[in-house]
Amino acid sequence: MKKTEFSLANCMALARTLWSSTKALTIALTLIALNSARAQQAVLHNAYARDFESLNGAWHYIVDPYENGYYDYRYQPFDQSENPSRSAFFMNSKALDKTDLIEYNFDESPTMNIPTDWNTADEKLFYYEGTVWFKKSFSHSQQEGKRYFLYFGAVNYKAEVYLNGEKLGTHVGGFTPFHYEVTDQLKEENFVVVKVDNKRAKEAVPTLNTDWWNYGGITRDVKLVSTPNTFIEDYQFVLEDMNSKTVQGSVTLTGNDVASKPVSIEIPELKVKESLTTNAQGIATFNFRAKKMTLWSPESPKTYQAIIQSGDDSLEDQIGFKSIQTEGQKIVLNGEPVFLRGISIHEEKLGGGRVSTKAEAKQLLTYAKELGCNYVRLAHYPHNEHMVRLADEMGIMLWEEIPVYWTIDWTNSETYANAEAQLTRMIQRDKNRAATIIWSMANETPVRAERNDFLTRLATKARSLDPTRLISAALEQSYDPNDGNIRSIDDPYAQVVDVLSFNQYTGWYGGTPESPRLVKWNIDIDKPVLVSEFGAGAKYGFHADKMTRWSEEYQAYLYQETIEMLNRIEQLQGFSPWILMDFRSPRRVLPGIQDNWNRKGLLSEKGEKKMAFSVLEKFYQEKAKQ
Ligand code: GCB
Repeated sequence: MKKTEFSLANCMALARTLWSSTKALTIALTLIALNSARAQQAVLHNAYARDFESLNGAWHYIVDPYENGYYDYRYQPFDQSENPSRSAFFMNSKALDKTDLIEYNFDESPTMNIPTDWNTADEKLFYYEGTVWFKKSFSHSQQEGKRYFLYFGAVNYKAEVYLNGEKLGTHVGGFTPFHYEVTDQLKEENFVVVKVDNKRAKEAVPTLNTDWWNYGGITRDVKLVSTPNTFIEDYQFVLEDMNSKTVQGSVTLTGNDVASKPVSIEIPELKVKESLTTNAQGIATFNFRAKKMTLWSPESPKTYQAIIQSGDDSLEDQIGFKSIQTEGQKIVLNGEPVFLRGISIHEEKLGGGRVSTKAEAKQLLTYAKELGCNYVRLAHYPHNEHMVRLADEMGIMLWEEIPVYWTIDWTNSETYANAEAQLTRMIQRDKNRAATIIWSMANETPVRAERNDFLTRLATKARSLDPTRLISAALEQSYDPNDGNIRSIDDPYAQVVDVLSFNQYTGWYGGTPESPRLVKWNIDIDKPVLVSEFGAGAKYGFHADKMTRWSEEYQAYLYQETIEMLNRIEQLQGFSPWILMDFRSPRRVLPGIQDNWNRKGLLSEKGEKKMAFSVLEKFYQEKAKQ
């Protein structure tokens, strides 16, 4: 069955009516589902548009590999005692007089400029995995009628958060935002302490084994966000029909008194102004037509200022409207088939280290643009919000992904809950971004019943949260036992996804750059195919003949041959080669060549272009003309 179908211009009128009422019902149910999910999990949608005080900047830190500031000597967590010892680091204690024994002192400890990852910020922590404590003090003057939230863009991986010595909560998962309401805990002088632990674990998401470095720290912005007492918790705009330019959506209020409240949404440029009233649950739904609307696309990344207002609260956003669907083997954007000229990107900045600023994110997308991309795969976890908003502005379609990578603990229910929570938060954060076209559930996971079940549940969840985008996962190819050159996708999950994606490395992991010539594709699935990875390692500046491993020539040759090979896949609708830039990986130890970098970048970690960059650039230039 086809995915979210908003335009059925070619279908019979009856089918059309039936379909669109089913669709409208699906969206309405989804909005309700999203809203009931909210009852358990507060949302602070579009936190960047809110009033806030930045808590970025210098934070004192203490490296604590034995978690001495967290457990007592009987290994009991201090924070589970009613009267925590002053030895607990979250108490931020100081020796009161010369007889007093306190064996730590945040204010005498070094500082780190948050947001950052500690492996880059402190050279002694280059490969450190474990606990680091962070402390920041701040003054605050409480305004009557306001609520306050301590907001973190992301902390990798586990955060224990304390304000003025009181625990606010524990958050698990390194790439999605979270927050705690602190209205009643704030004083004039405050200290926030965060214990961050990036130790890898079998049951975690991602798990023990990845081909990227596990950067630890408070890697994204920290803010004290303020809102009115009753405020706009969430909203969603969905292009319901691209022909009539009908938009459907909802606004949700949170607070003590949310029923029967006036809400307005306004898009001045389209002369849209809707006056709404919330229902008993604080939800107002809307539906409007905007005939003059220009749809968002990479060629014309048009977004509109939207103003959402209720009582004392008002939020602004830039919203783009687009329709994405599949039609047989095509990916169709705004009713037109589109070839995805992509590249994969890790959230790693020039020189290494996590991207933590908008400028660093922009640098990566600018390289992608230069390559001629209209699409980027954000691998292998949700990237920061700047990246996604910039993609909206710059006209780059996105694949967004959660770190269900390789060998997850498939039968562990907590692992599933963790993966589902990361998926949910990613969708909640980015559901209004026009750029996002694909939610990916996983990367290169082994086919087996428990995994199929795990990933199928994730896809069901993603569809329940957002029926308007496509579902995929980076699968693996299968080899014919009698002829290794005959390739197919033998994975039951192919039936679940909307877009059939797989990684393949013919000519790198096995074979030579000439091996792709022999490959025959035997993919009998009537869905669009997106090759989510291919590539080869090359050390920038190393030149040799094109059959010599690690030379730029080898990589360039492999790109040429691979592109020809992939063009033989009948259903091919795009690819995202691996990868834009060399990135840190402790698995990659070959001296003089890798030196702890995965060298499959088209750019070195310093941004120097390897020869393969121009091979892909040329191909994309040609494709863009077609
Ligand atoms: C893959 C993985 C990616 C690795 C890449 C490689 O298939 O998805 O995370 O970095 O191969 O370089 O081997």
